[in-house]
Amino acid sequence: MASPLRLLLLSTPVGPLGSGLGGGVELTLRNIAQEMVQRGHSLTILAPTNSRLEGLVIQEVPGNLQITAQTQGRDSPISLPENSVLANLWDAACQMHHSYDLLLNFAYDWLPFYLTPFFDRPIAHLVSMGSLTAAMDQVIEQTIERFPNTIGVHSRAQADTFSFSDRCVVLGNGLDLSLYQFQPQPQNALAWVGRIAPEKGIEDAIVAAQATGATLKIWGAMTDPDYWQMVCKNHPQANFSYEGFLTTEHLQQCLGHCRGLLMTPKWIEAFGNVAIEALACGVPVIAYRAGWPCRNCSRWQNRLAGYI
Ligand code: HBI
Repeated sequence: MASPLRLLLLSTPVGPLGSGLGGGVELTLRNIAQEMVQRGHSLTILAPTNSRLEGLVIQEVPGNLQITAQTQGRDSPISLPENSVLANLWDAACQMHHSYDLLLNFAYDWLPFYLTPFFDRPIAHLVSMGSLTAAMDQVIEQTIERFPNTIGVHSRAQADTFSFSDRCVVLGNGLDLSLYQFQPQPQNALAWVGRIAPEKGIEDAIVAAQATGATLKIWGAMTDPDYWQMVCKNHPQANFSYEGFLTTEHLQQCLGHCRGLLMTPKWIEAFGNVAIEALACGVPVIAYRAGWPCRNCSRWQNRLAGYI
């Protein structure tokens, strides 16, 4: 192997690693970091205060969390809260980056892309979602033009949401299979795993599961309690339960006992780590072919129910 690299990883600013608020990027960052260490590289992870990741040392950075990009409008201006953890993360990076060979950015935010030309170390950006706002599209494209091959995405479907899709590097995603055990005897329950948020379309999974008479077990970070209350209010007779947010090790034990995983995204899911996590436990995945706008939700729900 060429000489080991010194890597500086900068996390998402929407929540501490391990809280679930960062969604799939938490597992992605953990898997990449662990694999890089196993390959002999050294790394430092900069992440919001209270971040915890199994077996990895994290340098915690204080500050107020960033508003999530998927709650912004297409033409929303760039915003940072007072004492922004995003700004503090990149201020720390500015102070320490000369001791590293490469920076890896996991934040879906304008600032890291805008700052790229001011750093004299290369920055690789892992874009975790499809096109959401004009300002992000513009700054990512500007970065691609000046620094070709530094923008990684998870899937072709995600890349195709951007006008510059042909210049994105499609990386896929992976996981540590040793963390997942195959469960040969499923119980009757169906599973849904993800951030509890409108773009994840939990109501469709509830309707589809109800049509089959199976219980639906729901795991994930409660990132939008109002949305959850609305779902519960709209489906008083449905048989579903919120099982909380679990660590990967605990989640896979529960997920493995389910008959199937339902994936009902209302947006173009960049990858959907939960799909490969379910398959790693031997659990079949029933999913929308694409996300919102699904022309006729009831048609999708019936078709989803038909597969269960
Ligand atoms: N929003 N502003 C912002 N920044 C992020 O890094 C971000 C986000 N929303 C969701 C998110 N990251 C993660 O859940 C990704 O895994 C999608």
